Amino acid sequence: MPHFEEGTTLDRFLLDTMRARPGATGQLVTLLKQVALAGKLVNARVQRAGLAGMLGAVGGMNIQGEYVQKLDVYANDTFKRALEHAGVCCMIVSEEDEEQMLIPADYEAGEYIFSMDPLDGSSNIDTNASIGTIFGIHRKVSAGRDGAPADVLRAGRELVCAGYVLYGAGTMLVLSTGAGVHGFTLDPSVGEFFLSHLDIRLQPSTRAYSCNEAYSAQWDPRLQAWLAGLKEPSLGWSARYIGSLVGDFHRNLVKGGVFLYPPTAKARQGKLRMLYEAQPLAFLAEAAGGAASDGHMPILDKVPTSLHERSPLYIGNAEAVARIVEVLNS
Ligand code: AHM
Ligand code: MG
Repeated sequence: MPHFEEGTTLDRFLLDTMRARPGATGQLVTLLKQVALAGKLVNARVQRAGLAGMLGAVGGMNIQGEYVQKLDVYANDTFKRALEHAGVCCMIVSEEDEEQMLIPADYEAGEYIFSMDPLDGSSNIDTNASIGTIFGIHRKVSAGRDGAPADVLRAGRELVCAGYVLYGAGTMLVLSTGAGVHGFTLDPSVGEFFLSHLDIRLQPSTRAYSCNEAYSAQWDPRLQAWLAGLKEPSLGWSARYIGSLVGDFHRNLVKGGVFLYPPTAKARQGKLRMLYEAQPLAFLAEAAGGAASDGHMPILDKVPTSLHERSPLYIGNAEAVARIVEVLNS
């Protein structure tokens, strides 16, 4: 990989790294540039979300007479619009849409499939806490112009790229093509993402856990016992939970920690989706030296059988994930 310094623009980083890839057509660079553009557009709306009451209630008209969309609908539309005409995707799948979207006939189709949770953590929009767009990118394997579900119903290890845009106190684009995880921070004064976190490594032994502990009585009793054991003060564990997977994952990626969303009585397969949440973040976790499991096998080895399939998720420090798997299989 070429040598980069902090402050490198996202565009230069993409051009220099992707050009070096064997057989590169340039489509992935274009795709990621469009992701950055959509991320900036969504970010602009997220920044004004608190003003929705003044500028017009969601679902109503603002003072310019424009229809004010819900932010998650806006994010879904914005990413799709940024990608459909760029000649880089042959299918887009979204947590917000029941069915996959194919590229309209008047645009050229490309070789990639983009899967996304357009606005993860959407219950946090009103609280000004971190939310984000999570995405995974597959290369098409099926024949013909259009993508097909079989192109994404594959093991997460076959992802070409995964990442997220985090709309938080600052706005970041974090991505990996398998070789390291890199973070770019948006400088709002110039509207560019700059490399700020080169080769992020998941700290192996940091003691922080992120989960909705209110559900713990519904968990597997072995997991409950593990959690109770962490509370021994001499072990030095802390709890950190925002309730936005993307925000919790990012915190743990940068500072160390483990996130868990086990099955509950209401959600027998957990709540999180394989294609839009578990697989992309597992791809990043492993590329940063961490791990992700469903409690029995690595997330990246699981093959989903439907677009919206859910999975239990244990993700973060390799050591902590391994311990959870051990506990669940004891
Ligand atoms: P969303 O994609 O509809 O926002 O739902 C997923 C979110 C995750 O970001 C988060 O980890 C989880 O739901 C929180 O769920 P809970 O409120 O059950 O703790
Ligand atoms: Mg989500």
